[in-house]
Amino acid sequence: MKKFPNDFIWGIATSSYQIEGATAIDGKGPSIWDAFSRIPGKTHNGETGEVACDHYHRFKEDIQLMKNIGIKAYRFSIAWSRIMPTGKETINEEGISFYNNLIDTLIEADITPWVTLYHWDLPLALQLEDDGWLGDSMPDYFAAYADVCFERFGDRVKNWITLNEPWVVAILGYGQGVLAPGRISSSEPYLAGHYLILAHGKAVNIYRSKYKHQNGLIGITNNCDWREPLTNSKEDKDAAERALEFFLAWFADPIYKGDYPMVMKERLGNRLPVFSEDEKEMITGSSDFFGLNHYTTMYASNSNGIIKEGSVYGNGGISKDQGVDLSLDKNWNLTLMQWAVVPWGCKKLLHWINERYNHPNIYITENGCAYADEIIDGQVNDQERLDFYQSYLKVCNEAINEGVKLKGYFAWSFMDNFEWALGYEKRFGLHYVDFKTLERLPKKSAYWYKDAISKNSVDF
Ligand code: GBH
Repeated sequence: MKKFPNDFIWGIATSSYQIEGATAIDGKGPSIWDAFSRIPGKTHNGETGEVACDHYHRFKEDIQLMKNIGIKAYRFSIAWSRIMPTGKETINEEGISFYNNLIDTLIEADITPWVTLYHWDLPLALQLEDDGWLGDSMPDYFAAYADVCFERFGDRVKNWITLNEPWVVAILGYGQGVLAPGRISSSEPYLAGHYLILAHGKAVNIYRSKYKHQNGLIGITNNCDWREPLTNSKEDKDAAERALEFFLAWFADPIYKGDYPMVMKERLGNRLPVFSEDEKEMITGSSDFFGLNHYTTMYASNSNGIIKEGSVYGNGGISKDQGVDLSLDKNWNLTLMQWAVVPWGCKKLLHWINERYNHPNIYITENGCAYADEIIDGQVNDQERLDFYQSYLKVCNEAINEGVKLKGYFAWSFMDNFEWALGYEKRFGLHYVDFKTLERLPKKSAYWYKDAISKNSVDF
């Protein structure tokens, strides 16, 4: 039986807009997701996060469920517009109270809060008045909001994540337009990405200078799927490497090495903004740990602009910038998202990060899968999800034994929730949510996770 290190952190994750509901009460201002999800055609069946899991009113029950399965750490995000309804200046004390109660209840339950400051629900006013992540004052607004959070919650919160998945914000929000704010462009993603990196850097700067005495850790969570060369040819190997650089190194290189990868500069020309020397200094080394969200793997091959039959263009126009074709192996099992289940891709990615970024402490801050779960005879027998977690955690364990400093793992997600543009149909939870009654029910995978946590192993 392969054990995990004694201090391995077993966690579970959610995000504010996906679970809280209560979008317009107790002083909360609207976010870009409130607006986007109401535009006809933008989400599955026109669904919104207006009620979601109603976690805002049921957080005590949810924390009890977490306690029941022995969770050690809970990663959630703060809705910026609950704290600052227009994104700046005015503070909403009722919003502060909600998160104070949540944090206190977690600590009473012996669950460590891991707090993400931004998981995509930008205050709408910042979008309308300041052009969202395309506006050059965004880094300052974000840092000012982060400052309020550190000041109010930092006595109890010791693990901070500035941004969740800037790649998704930039590419899916400003490139493909499938997520809020729904813009479609071939240059805006790189500008948005630039301000996201600077926003992260400024927030970290404030935390480290003003809140040193709080003695916490702060980092960023990036997402990356593995890219495996389709063939052994040099062209395909280079293509896979290029794809990873455009995916993960886009954000991680500036933060660990001070600048964008050369290949992005070469291929994007003046669509890629330039960091000043002061900015480089500010962002270099601005993450205490490497937060990674990982879901799947695809083959990458060199593209000459010809669309091959069977290619998957899941990441939109950016394939063109990269000169990469993506495809799936027909033998791979797919989840309900059509994402391939390829645990070895996760292990290769962990090693890639370990080598490129000089052996950082890594936390997998999300990993999980959607399946068409159903309650039958009062139970949800989600064997596929259980197998998914077991297989991914197994390779995590191997990677640790091979020297990767993987310190913790957060399952996505604690419960079924609002899967953004895909609405409520795609269930990622370890707990089933009946969206009519809002009742929660632990799935078989939740009981399995409980066992894994208590045995500190997945090999049983
Ligand atoms: C996460 O993002 C989010 O943080 C979370 O809110 C969400 O609920 C969860 O995933 C489940 O979706 O585009 O062709 O490269 C996931 C980021 C980016 C992972 C796209 C899978 C798909 C293949 N995803 N990627 S491709």
